Amino acid sequence: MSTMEVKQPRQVARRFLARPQHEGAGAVVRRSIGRFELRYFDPFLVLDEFSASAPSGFPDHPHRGFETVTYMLEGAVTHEDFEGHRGTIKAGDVQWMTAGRGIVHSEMPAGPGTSKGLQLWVNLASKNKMVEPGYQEFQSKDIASTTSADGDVTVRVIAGEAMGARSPVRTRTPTMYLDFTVRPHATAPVRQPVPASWNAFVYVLEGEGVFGPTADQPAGAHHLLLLGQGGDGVEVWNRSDKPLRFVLVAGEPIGEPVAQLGPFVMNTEEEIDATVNDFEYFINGFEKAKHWKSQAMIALELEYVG
Ligand code: FJE
Ligand code: FE
Repeated sequence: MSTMEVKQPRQVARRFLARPQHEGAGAVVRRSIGRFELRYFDPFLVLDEFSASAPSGFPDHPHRGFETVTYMLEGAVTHEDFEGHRGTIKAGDVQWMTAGRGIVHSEMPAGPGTSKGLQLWVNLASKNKMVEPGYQEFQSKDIASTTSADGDVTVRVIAGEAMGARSPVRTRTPTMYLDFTVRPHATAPVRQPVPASWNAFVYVLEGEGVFGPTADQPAGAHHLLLLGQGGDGVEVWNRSDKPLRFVLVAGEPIGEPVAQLGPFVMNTEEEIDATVNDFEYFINGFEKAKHWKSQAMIALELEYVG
């Protein structure tokens, strides 16, 4: 258990149900952050709970100015980028990708069945937007996990630290990302410290939980709960008769202006115009996009031609 105590839990400030929408090529996402009503929750740009099966997915597309964090829940996703980086992440694995000055890649479901997961876009401060792109990839077995002494709570630590377990991920924007599973009828709440100045949210994956100190309505799957300021942590109850699984994510706000055009996120419109130009003319980080196409895209085209 953490030695830090939670004396004043945060309240739930806003609550959203993420409904399915189409994205990419035939894929479905439940977008909670990044939708019209919630453009940005500093430093978080997008939270998608995605679901796709072959041949649908997210074929060749660019990114600049932020990081994508893909956390697999079921099935697998194969990614390929224009530098020749290629790999498959499976249930429980994490890919923390720094797009920085530029990545062009494809992300496609692999194998039979449906692939599901969460993709979070974490903004970068202006000083980090044009860093070299890079990856941190961890298999499920290498992700720190710990269970409370009474067996009620298990946490997998994607980023940051919880219940004495620590993630090896280096986050350029200070971020906490925890995957909690809580037993039915748990006798005590989960109490997790979160730095007071950070923005924090919960996204429910399965079951039902009460998040906050009051007798709130329980929140179920696909709900995003934004936690208010003015507390030193989060308190969660599972009083239901099913397991509760949710992620708790928090980050230090960057506090800079955001100019966004789809997968390009900069600080000003001028920087966005420059980025569109860089991508169109294959310069300033997009050189390798000129002669590159993913294997997934080539296979799709062959299928189309018949
Ligand atoms: C993207 C449309 C997209 N959510 N969740 C436009 F679909 C995407 C995109 C994704 C994505 C990929 C995975 Cl593996 C999971 C996702 C959106 O690739 F980046 C833009 N700009
Ligand atoms: Fe992508």
